[in-house]
Amino acid sequence: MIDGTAYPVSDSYFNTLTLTDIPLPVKPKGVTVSGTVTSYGSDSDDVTVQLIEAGHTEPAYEAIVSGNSAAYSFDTVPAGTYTLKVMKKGHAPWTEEITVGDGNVTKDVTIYLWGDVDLSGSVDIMDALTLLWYIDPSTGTSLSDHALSVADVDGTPGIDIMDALNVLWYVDPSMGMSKFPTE
Ligand SMILES: [Ca+2]
Repeated sequence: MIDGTAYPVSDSYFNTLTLTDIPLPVKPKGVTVSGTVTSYGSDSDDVTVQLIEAGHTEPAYEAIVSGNSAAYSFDTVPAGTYTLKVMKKGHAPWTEEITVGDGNVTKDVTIYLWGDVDLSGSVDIMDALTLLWYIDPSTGTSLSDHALSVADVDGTPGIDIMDALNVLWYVDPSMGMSKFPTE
């Protein structure tokens, strides 16, 4: 017991050994990784935030938060490289690599609705047009990584005319389409 009491130690170099306030080596506790996830659609659907350590598939950390502006926080994250993965119903999952070192990490993320190719926060005819322009090389339209992540809505690999058609059908109320094939 280390409580400041003097204990007699026989046959020792010291006649008496007093243990008090001795700093013990402590394993590093890691840092905090936190931020805010901005999303669209329902304000009450779960937002799942995961930290997946490099080389692993199962998340080392997971937080389920809610709200279209949802704060998350992971404590005592050891240094390393992680994939931050954010998921919410109706939204394309978003992943990005983060490096955790000695200091706390703040990482804000915005995720977008499937089909919201112009990243406006809603899916409408402009998204279908943007996709049509992107598919047509003569328009010189490029899409950001975020836009590309929400563009492949038809459930088959590649971004093509079927994705644009799916967005057109989705925004047409008469089609009665409540979600995209990829969801
Ligand atoms: Ca849009």
